[in-house]
Parts: sequence; structure tokens; C-alpha cells
Amino acid sequence: MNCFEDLKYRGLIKDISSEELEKKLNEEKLTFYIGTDPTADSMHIGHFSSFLIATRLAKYGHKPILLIGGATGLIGDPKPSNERQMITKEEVEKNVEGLTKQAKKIFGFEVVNNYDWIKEINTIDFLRDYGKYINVNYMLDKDIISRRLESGITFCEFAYTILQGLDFVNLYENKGVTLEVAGSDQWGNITTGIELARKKLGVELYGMTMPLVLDNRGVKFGKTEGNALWLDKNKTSSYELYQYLINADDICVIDYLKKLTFLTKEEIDKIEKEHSEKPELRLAQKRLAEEVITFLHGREEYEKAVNISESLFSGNISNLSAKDIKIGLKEVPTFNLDSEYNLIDLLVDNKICNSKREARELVSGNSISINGNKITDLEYKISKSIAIDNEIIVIKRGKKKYYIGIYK
Ligand code: 383
Repeated sequence: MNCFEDLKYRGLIKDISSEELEKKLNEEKLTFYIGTDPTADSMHIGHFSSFLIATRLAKYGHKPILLIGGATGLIGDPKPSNERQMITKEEVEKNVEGLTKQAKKIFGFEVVNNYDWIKEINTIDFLRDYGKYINVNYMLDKDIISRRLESGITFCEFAYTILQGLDFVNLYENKGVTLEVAGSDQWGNITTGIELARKKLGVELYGMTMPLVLDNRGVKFGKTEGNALWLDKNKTSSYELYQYLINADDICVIDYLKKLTFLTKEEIDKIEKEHSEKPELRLAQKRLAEEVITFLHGREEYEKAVNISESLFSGNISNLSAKDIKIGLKEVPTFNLDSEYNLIDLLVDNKICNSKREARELVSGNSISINGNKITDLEYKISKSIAIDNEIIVIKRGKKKYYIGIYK
């Protein structure tokens, strides 16, 4: 498969600025860029699904440049809904630092910051050198801007698209960039750059967007109940990422394999066949988790995530450290401990059981385990001496309900 066929096979092409791009991607070596604004100090999995195009095109010999919008982050790319809250300069600076480090670490390509050139442009030059080439009517026609006309848009956000456009022109002039790639929400900004280059320099630059990765309910990949899935493993552990990926819907998982991994068509076809024969084994989801986590955080983190998941699932947690348990059981009810307790009292006092009677029944009935061991002794004592790493007592009620007691 050539480069363009590969992108098409994976469903990674939404808009292209010119039919010529197909030939260029297959026959030439292009320098291209993709950008992100420093709205947080880490990217999330939505960014990952777009930024992966950098590695993908690099495999075909194209040269990626990753841009962090230290300047554009101070302005704010208009959302279709409403004006953005401005973030402070200090926060933007801190975020640029985090993102730069992260982008280098995960993708390993050159990273640039548009603050470096945009800060040099004064107001008069901005209006003469860039503003003069862009018609307001042309800007008003852009999807996102036109959607904001009813509710209103400030001049600040209205001007954003010209900044992104001038980045493209600047990167063309200084680094030979001829292609900008992004998610489909960026089409308006990409075409501003193409327009600017055409009018100002008389050159033809190229743009390509990718569709948003969605689940079967039309929800963006990586959106969970209010929590972003961050690429910083201190914000979202490999275990949490593993849980998200392993639970991917059967209907979407093959699409995710195409878009989020570098497995070949042959490999994906094989997984798809095996998966459809025995979906309950979740082979496709497992492979997805393996590929994504290994790419982001390395093999060891992936193996750690699998180990935590399997241990907690089977209840056999003897090989887990207190640290692993805290990662794996982040969401479960936790309480503090400071002395010795009778198990039955502990179960009632911490609302694991409603009454002593219920507690006794569960213990006698083999339904309570402590640190992975079934306890049937009604006189069993909980103390720091049995705590995992001198810190944690893991209580399991029935098949899956976990609780954690912590000795300080
Ligand atoms: C700024 C200056 C440039 C080129 C790009 C930018 C950022 C761009 C933007 N991108 C999004 C972001 O920062 O706002 N104006 O969160 C997201 N991207 C990528 C992808 C995506 C887009 O970082 O579709 C999802 O991740 O393009 O929403 O010169």
C-alpha cells in the first residue's frame, strides 16, 4: 500500500485542499506540521489520535514538525459554541513547557512554538503584512466563525485564524513546510494559511484533515464521564487507559485499531476475523490497549497495567504493591485505620455491611477476602502488621466490590 492508500484504508482522510496531494504524498518527501494550543499542561487522547499522523507520515519518509501555540494559546481558537475564557500568560507558559516536553518524549520530532515568531510582529505589520490579504467576507464564510455570528464573537477570537494562517506561511518560508494536517475542526484555519500563501507569496500550500474518532453513539473517542484521558501518566495512569481501551465497543474497536495503531491491514484483518469468532475474548481490545499504551508509555507500563487489571479481576492481589493497588482501586471507597480492629466491627463501621448479622453471614459464607485471601474466621483481627507494604488493607466483598483501609 502506498501512503495515500494507507491513510484511506484507515479512514484518516476527511478534507484535502487539492487532488494533487495524493501524488505528492506518494511520490515526494514533504515537510508538514500539526499544531496544538497550550490550554492544559498535557495532551489528551483526542490530541493523540490526531498527532499520530506525524509518526504515520514519518514512516513514509515525510518530515513532521509539531507546533505548540504559545501565541495562539493566548488568543483562543473560537469554539462553535461560545467565547473562551482567557488563560493567564503564566499558565500558558507553564502549559507550553509541559506540552513541549511531552511532545518530544512521545513522538520525538522537532517541536516549535509560534510565540517565537508571532511575538516579533507589531500591530501595524500584522495588519499590513497579513490582515491586508484576508478579506473579512472570506473569514465570515468560515464554518466556525459563521456559527458564532448569532451569539457573538470578539475581534480577538475572530483574528485567530489569521495567526494560524501566518504560522503556516512562516513555517513554509523558514522550514519548507508545505502541508498542514489536523482534525476536521481545523479546516477553516488550514485554508486561511493556504489563502495567505497564495495571495502573499503566490505559492500553493496543502492541507488535509482527519475525521474525529467517534464511538457508536457519536461520542468523541476518549471522552468519558467528565474525565479527559491524559497522555501524562501521572494524570491518567496506564491502568486507567488500559481499562478505557479494553472496554471499547466491539462495533468500534476495528476502526480504533486502524486509526490508533500501526498494525498493517493484514494484521488487522486477522485480528478482526479472530475477534468476530470469539468476541468475548476481547482480543481486538487487548491488542488495541497493548499497541496504544506501549507506544505512549513503553512496554513496562503496559505490562504493569495488565498485571494490575488481571490481579484485581481474579482477586489474587498478592503480587501487587500498595502503589499498584492505589492506582487500580483509585475509585473505590477508602477509609483510614489507626489501630487493631475486629473484622466484623470494621465491616459494619465502614458501611461495608449493614449489620453485624450480615457481616457474620458474609464472612462465614466465604464472601469476604482480606488482601486477596478468603477469611472465614469470625474473630479475625485487622492490624497494621498484616497491611500490604505496611499501609493498605484491601477488603473485597463478593465478586467485585472493593474497599481500601489505609494506615497512615
Ligand atoms: C495553533 C496554531 C497553528 C496550528 C494549530 C494550532 C492549534 C489549533 C487547535 N487545535 C486543537 C487543540 O489545540 O486548536 N488551532 O486542542 C486540536 N489539535 C489536534 C487536532 C484536533 C484539534 O491539537 O482536531 C484534535 O487534536 O488538530 O481540535 O499554527
